[in-house]
Amino acid sequence: MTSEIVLVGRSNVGKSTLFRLLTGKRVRVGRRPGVTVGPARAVVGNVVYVDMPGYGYMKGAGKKVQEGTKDFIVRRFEEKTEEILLAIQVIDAASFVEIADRWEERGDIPLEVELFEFLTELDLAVVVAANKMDKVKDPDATLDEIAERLGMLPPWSQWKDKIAPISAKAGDIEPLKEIIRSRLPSRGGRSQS
Ligand SMILES: Nc1nc2c(ncn2[C@@H]2O[C@H](COP(=O)(O)OP(=O)(O)OP(=O)(O)O)[C@@H](O)[C@H]2O)c(=O)[nH]1
Ligand SMILES: [Mg+2]
Repeated sequence: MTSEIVLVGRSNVGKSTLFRLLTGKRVRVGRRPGVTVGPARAVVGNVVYVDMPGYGYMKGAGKKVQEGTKDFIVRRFEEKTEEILLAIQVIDAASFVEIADRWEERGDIPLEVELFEFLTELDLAVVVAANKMDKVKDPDATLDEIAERLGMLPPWSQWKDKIAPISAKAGDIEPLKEIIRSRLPSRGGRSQS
């Protein structure tokens, strides 16, 4: 059975930029939301990395396509739960809190909070890759606010196995790599027994 590490999250948060760094596969990235259409896959060692299309708004796509993509993502996670080694929920740390609060004020559950809860309820190992940290002025305060919105008691530093501050564009992803390493099956473990 293959083990998957799946990148998921809203459009334009930097999933494909991160996917490139993790796999070396040159998928398209772009400034407009909705660049990735179908899931991209790349094999690295014993693991298949999967880059998902954006969850939610996509520029140029109608409501139907957006809802269809959300359904596709939800169903894929439900069907492949057993194969998924790690779900990496990528967020744009620079805009996450503002967007979440806007949804809350409207009386809606923020899309990204809903996605995080969905992944967690599937009993998946989930890590939040707080991307675009290069745009964040006060990292600790921002990460505390993100943790809180996702139901994790601040300070965020208690959750270093769940929250990885990164900047994919700058190539700074060490906290995430450390979490990935801790999840990888030990090399040769299965074949030697
Ligand atoms: N400032 C900054 N920009 C970033 C970072 N990571 C990605 N970006 C930019 O964010 C934009 C979107 O990047 P993508 O990797 O295409 O995002 P995506 O999540 O795959 O988007 P979709 O495929 O549309 O869902 C691009 O302009 C990237 O250069 C980062 O760490 N910091
Ligand atoms: Mg993409």
